[in-house]
Amino acid sequence: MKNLPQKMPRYALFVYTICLLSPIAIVKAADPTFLDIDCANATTYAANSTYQTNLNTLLSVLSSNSTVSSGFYNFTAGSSRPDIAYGLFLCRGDISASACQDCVDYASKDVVNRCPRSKQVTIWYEECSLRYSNQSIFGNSDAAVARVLSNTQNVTNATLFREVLAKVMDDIAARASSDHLGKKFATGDSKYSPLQPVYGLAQCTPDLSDAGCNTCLRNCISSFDATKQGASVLFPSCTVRYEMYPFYDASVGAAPPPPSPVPPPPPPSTSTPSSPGNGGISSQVIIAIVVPIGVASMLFIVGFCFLTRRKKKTYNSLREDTVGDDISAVQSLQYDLGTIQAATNNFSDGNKIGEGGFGPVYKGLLPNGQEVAVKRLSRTSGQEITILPLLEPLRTSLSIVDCDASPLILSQT
Ligand SMILES: *[C@@H]1O[C@H](CO)[C@@H](O)[C@H](O)[C@H]1NC(C)=O
Ligand SMILES: *[C@@H]1O[C@H](CO)[C@@H](O)[C@H](O)[C@H]1NC(C)=O
Ligand SMILES: *[C@@H]1O[C@H](CO)[C@@H](O)[C@H](O)[C@H]1NC(C)=O
Ligand SMILES: *[C@@H]1O[C@H](CO)[C@@H](O)[C@H](O)[C@H]1NC(C)=O
Ligand SMILES: *[C@@H]1O[C@H](CO)[C@@H](O)[C@H](O)[C@H]1NC(C)=O
Ligand SMILES: *[C@@H]1O[C@H](CO)[C@@H](O)[C@H](O)[C@H]1NC(C)=O
Ligand SMILES: CC(=O)N[C@H]1CO[C@H](CO)[C@@H](O)[C@@H]1O
Repeated sequence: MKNLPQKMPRYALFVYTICLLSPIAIVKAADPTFLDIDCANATTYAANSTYQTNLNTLLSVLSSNSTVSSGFYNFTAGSSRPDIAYGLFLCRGDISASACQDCVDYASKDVVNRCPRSKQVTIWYEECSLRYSNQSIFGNSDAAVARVLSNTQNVTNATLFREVLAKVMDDIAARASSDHLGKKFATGDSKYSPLQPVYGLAQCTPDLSDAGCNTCLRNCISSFDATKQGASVLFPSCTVRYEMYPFYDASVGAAPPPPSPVPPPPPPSTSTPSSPGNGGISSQVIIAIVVPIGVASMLFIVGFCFLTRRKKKTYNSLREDTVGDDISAVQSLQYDLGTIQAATNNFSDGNKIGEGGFGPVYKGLLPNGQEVAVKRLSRTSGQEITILPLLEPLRTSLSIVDCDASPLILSQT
């Protein structure tokens, strides 16, 4: 009776559905990946000061302008000299407008929590950076603050790696500095070994001049420890990053003329955790993949249950048509627990013929000589019993998936 565990598929589908749906909730809640923050703790403002009011205005304007296509916006809040708040945000050049908005919205709240009273702050996330100060910060490539985040894994051939990395960095620094499409952003890669490219990304805030951007990026590049498998250098006005795996959308900041063949994407192996967050796939991509699969699976499950219900209905009407009065006589037959216990030798192991999804199944012989299969639901300690005939015509019906919660009771003379 291998087709008896009929409730199993429904249970499996339920578990499958839960497993499928849960990642959506997790992915939707994903915050921007925090990298670092610079708080000028010596320059602080007082609670309820004019500077705080200006700063609140500044942050809300930045947040409400976070959908600008350039991914960059600067603003000046206040007009009287000591209390003016200057601020800007910059989103990574290859992310979507909605990801940029999410990051800037989050940053404008997160920054004052992480650095409550400072007048001068820069905060970096993988997706964006946000900066404010009581001094004008627009157009100058201030290199006083630098943060370096490194992967702990060493490269195998540092001499060779340094050459390859320099080539990648020279290329992207030159292209980012002279990018006049509203962004100062470039990405590129070069082969470290035949199967292992090195991927680089460089970006300046677009308020810098070409020369200012180039200076800023050169400062970044000279701060790299070029013996590690990945690193980021964060300046207030520019950032540079390299990894041994593709961590950016190559369709945005790539070099236009030489169409290099698609690099074999090496897996960001478990032994090489990337230093600045886990890079890789953005939450938009995950949602774009997971949501359609989830919806398709839901439709499949609903359709499956619908079809099997219909199948069961068909079976029921068929049964009434063909077997007629015999069935209605048997349907009214009530088996008390004593009868079933007698029929199955008190659920003896010798009568056990299998294990269903919800409990064991026993072979039984009713007083009228009818052989039946008795399914005992384990959760109700034997009180809830399903009786199934062992006659050939009905055996096929036992494979029907029961989408109802009610136990299926079948019998036949
Ligand atoms: C500035 O303050 C923040 C939070 O109060 C603290 O985490 C950080 O270490 C301080 N930085 C310096 C340089 O003192
Ligand atoms: C910024 O604030 C600091 C500390 O409050 C102050 O010394 C400095 O003069 C201010 N800068 C400007 C341009 O107001
Ligand atoms: C700032 O203003 C709020 C309400 O406007 C008030 O509750 C709070 O006590 C003030 N804080 C200071 C330090 O004045
Ligand atoms: C934005 O920055 C530019 C300099 O790059 C400056 O001229 C302009 O006034 C700034 N805009 C605001 C609203 O502060
Ligand atoms: C990387 O190399 C340095 C010296 O070159 C060594 O001190 C360090 O332990 C190495 N790190 C790893 C993870 O192998
Ligand atoms: C490292 O790379 C250089 C340049 O390709 C090569 O000359 C050298 O033999 C390599 N070293 C090792 C240990 O593989
Ligand atoms: C360019 C742009 O979208 N500017 C908007 C920035 O936010 C302020 C305040 O919300 C708006 O008034 C601007 O139009």
